[in-house]
Amino acid sequence: MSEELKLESLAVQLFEINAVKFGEYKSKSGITTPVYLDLRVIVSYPDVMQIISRLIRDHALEGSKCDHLCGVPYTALPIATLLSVEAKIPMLMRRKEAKAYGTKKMIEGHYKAGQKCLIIEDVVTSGSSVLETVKDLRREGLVAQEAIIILDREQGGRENLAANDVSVKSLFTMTNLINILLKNKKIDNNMALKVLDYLRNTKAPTSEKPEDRTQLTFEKRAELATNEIAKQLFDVMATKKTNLCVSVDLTTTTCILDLLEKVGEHVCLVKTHADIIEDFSTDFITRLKSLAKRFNFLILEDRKYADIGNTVSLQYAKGLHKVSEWADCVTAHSLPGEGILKAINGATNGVRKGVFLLAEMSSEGNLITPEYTDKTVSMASNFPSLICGFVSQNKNTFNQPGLIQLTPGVQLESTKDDLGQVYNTPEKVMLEKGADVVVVGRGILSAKNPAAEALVYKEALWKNYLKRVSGKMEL
Ligand code: S5P
Repeated sequence: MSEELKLESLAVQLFEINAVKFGEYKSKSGITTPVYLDLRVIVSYPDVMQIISRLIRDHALEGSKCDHLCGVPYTALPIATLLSVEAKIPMLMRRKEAKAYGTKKMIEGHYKAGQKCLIIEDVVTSGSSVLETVKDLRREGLVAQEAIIILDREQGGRENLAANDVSVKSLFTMTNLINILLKNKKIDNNMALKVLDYLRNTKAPTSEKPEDRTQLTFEKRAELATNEIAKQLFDVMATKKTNLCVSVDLTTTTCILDLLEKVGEHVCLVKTHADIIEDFSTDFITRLKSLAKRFNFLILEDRKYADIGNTVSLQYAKGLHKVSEWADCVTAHSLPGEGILKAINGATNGVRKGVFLLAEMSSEGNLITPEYTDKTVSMASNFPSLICGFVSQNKNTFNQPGLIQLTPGVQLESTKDDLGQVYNTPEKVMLEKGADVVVVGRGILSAKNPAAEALVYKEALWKNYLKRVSGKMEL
C-alpha cells in the first residue's frame, strides 16, 4: 500500500474509533471548536498504534539523525515507545513534575549533553506542550530541534515552534484530514467547510523568537536593566572589561583589604560573607567602600537570606553588620516566598539596592528542583526594580537580557572540593552555561600570586565573553 493510502485508511480508522470527533467542543483556551481530537483512546487499539508508529518510522523519520526519541507526556508516550522499539532508537522519558526526593531529574534514561533528541507528539495547536519538553531537554544540554507529530491543527503551532528552532513534520494537517474524511463520506460538505472556516479564523497567539541574552553586549544589556544596581554592574563590566567577581572568603579585615589592593583592578564585583569576619568593624566598611570607589567595583554581601520577611528586614538593616548601609546588593533564597523581597525592598529606605535570587546552586546534591528554579524566576518578575538577577548555573534559567546571571563554582580546571562544591572552567560557564558575572573564591585566594591569578581569570572570562557576543561560538 502506498503511503497515501495508508494515511487515508488511518484517518478513517481514527474517525471510527472516535479519536476524531465533530460537534461543539470547548478547547483548553475556552473557545468552542467544531472538531476535537482525542488520541488518548488509541491505547485500546494496538493495530492503530502499530500503523501510526510504522508510518512515522517509514516516512517521517527519514533524514532525521537523532540519538534519542522523547514522547511529550502522556498521550504520545506509547507511540514513542513503540517507535523506539520498531526503529531501534533509544528513548528518553520526560517527567511532568520533578520527583520530590531522590534524584530530581526531569529526563529519565541515559544520555550525554550534545546528543540529538527527536520529539514525538500527538496533536499540535499552539506548540506549547512540545516547547515544555524542548525546554527540559535543552536544560540537560540535549539538542532538541525536530518534532514529529501525528496531526498539525494548523493554528500557528508550526510557526511558534519554528520561532523556537524546532522544525515539525506531521502525518496529517487538519485540512488534509478533513479532505480524507470528506472523500470517504465520514463528514459532509457543510461540516468540512465549518472546520476549515474555524481553522482560518482561530489562530493560537504567535510567540516571537526570544532574543538570546548571552549574545548581547553588556553595554546593550545595561540599557535594558530595570534595576539600578544591575545597570551599574553592566556599565562597570563594559568599562573595566571584566566580568570577574572575587569572593573574599577570608576571616580577617586585613587579609580582605590586602587582597583587594591586589585584585581590585581586575574585578567588577566583590562578594563578601560579613559573618565570617572575626574583626568586622565600621572602619573596615569605610575602607572597603573607599577601595570600591578607587577601583570602581560594586559590593555584594552573600548573606543568602532565607527567613520570614520580618526577620529578614531586621537581619538586613540591623545587628552588627547593618548590611543595608554598605552593600550594593545581597543574595536571597526564594524559599520563604515574596515576603522576603518585600522586606528587603522596604528596608532600603529608598536607596538603590539589588537582590540576586538563588535560582540554582553549585553544590552536589542540593535540593533545588527545576520547578523551584522556574518559580523563583516568576517570583522575581514581580520586583523588576529590586532584582539584579539570579545565582544560577544554567543558561536556560531565565532569558531577560536586563538581568544578570551570577555563576559561582568556577576554577581553571573542572574539579570538586571535599564538601560537594563542583567547579566548571571559565570557558564552559561563559560559552555553555550562560554566566554573566563569574564568582571565583579559592581559585584566586589560594594562589601564590592572587593578582596574577585574578588577571588569568579575568582574561579567560573576557575572551569567551567576546567570543559569544561576536556570534562565533562553536557549540
Ligand atoms: O550555588 C552557590 C552559590 C554561591 S553564592 N555556590 C557557591 O559556591 N556560592 C558562593 O560562591 C559560596 O558561598 C562561596 O562564597 C563562593 C565560591 O567559592 P569558591 O572558593 O568555591 O570559588
